[in-house]
Amino acid sequence: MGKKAPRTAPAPSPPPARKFPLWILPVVFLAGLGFVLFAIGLSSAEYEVDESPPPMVTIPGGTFWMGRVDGPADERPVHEVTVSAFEMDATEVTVGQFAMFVKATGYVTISERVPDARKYPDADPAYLKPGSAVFVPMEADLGGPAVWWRYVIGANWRHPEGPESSVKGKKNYPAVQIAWDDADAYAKWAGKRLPTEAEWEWAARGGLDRKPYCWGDDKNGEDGKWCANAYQGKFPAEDSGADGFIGLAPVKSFPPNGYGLYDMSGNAWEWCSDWYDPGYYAVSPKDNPKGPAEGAIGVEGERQPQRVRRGGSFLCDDKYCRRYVPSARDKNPPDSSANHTGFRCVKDVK
Ligand SMILES: [Ca+2]
Repeated sequence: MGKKAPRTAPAPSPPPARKFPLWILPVVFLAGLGFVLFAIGLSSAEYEVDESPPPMVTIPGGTFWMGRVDGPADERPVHEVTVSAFEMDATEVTVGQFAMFVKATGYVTISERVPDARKYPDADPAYLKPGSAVFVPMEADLGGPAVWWRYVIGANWRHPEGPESSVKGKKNYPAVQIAWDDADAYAKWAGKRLPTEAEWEWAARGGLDRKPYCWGDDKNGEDGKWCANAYQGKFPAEDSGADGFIGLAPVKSFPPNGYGLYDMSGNAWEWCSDWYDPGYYAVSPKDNPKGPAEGAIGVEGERQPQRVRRGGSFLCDDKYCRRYVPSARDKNPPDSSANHTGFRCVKDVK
């Protein structure tokens, strides 16, 4: 006998044909499209756009003593300077306001671009990727190099402390990780310009004459309250936040100075239009000085000429960086950025 043929399952009868309503196809398509657009919307909602530019206040013209008698060498000699009236942003440019600039122009900031290897011949190729300087708290010798700064790939104005950080919900915080070139581009788009160093210091003093602070003589203000967002605790290991803020604060968190300007002391460094030269005060003209024609080379080992920045930041500590005072000068190359540096703009009075 031959092998018994294996049993085979009976063929299933075909299911009854369904009538598929054709009208469902466009509905499914539109639902899918909606989902895709929603997903795109979610990914771009990493920041909020503020269509209102910073309010501006009029700074009167006048003559003042620029610099500080007992300050570092680059703040001397104290010299008389006359500044014409101008208008100034009352606050640092915020995340939301900078986002409006990016939305309108498609501008890509320096820290979002691949670094030019020719500018950094000694750099590890692994770090020649878009990124920026980020402060990292640590125990460190204040007399040594500033090892608390790290180049973090993926850090930029949308991710100030690195790719895992965000500015979501922070549209009223100062925009940081802004290079001078970025600030200058924003200013031109806004029909404004960056302040000269002299304008900045005149404005920061708020009508007070030769006072150590933007608000007068006493560090914490006459009523004992903190008047600026700086650093308390043990720098650079632990910020106690005694002034109410560890890290950046929303703009207008502290009282304005005599001209109605907020955060001219602390919070975020602010770029000025001037090139930096530590000896400029000895040769500065009296009327509306605009800084040297070019930046000094080799200052503190920096190969590039540098632009002035002013005002100090949330990282200013009395024992290390007491530069949240109106006379204090600082500088950085124009293509550099960090998570404590932003800007505000000015424009001429019509
Ligand atoms: Ca603080």
